[in-house]
Amino acid sequence: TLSRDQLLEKLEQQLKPSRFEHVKRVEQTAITLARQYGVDVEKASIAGLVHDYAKQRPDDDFKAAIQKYQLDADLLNWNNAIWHGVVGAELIKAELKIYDEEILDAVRYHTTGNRYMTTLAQIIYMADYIEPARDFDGVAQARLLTKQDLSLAVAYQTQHTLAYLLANNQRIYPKTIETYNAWVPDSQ
Ligand code: DGI
Ligand code: FE
Ligand code: FE
Ligand code: FE
Repeated sequence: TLSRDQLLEKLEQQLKPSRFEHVKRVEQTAITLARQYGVDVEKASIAGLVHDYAKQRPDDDFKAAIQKYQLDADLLNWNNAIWHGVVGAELIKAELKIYDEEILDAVRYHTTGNRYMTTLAQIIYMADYIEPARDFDGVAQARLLTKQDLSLAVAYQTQHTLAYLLANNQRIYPKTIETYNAWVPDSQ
């Protein structure tokens, strides 16, 4: 298995500098949350570092991986935003030799969330959203909620991301809706 330094070297090769800085901030944010929520700090570090490993790969790499690993063919109708997590996890397994399914699931679900998420997956989902360089309306509230109640924070992000996608005429990936229905408490 690769050391953290070896992992950083691979990531620096794959990512442009701004993305490399982002994954290091996500790692640090995830480590802090792991300590707070009693999650394995090393897993949080690795998952934070690798979550966007595939972000800069050409579309053809994802299409090839969808075939090779026999992933859901509907994925072919989507794009990098969706692929870099769920398909990226397979590239991480093959190329970085990370086999821990909890880490891989945290990567798979970091963009869309999932009906079921371990505490580690919730941490990576939130760390990506609130890392120190993130700046958007609602980020202060997201940071506060993440400290106070992780599952309410997951609901908050999911609701705001869905609203943002709808307002911008973007297609909604089915898993994003699944996450919304599972995590956003209905007020009836
Ligand atoms: O990779 P990052 O930029 O750090 O962040 P991310 O992986 O959380 O999000 C990547 C993009 O994915 C972001 O611009 C929002 C977009 N996204 C999330 N859910 C959906 C989506 N895009 C579409 N079209 N549909 C979705 O359901
Ligand atoms: Fe991402
Ligand atoms: Fe995110
Ligand atoms: Fe990210």
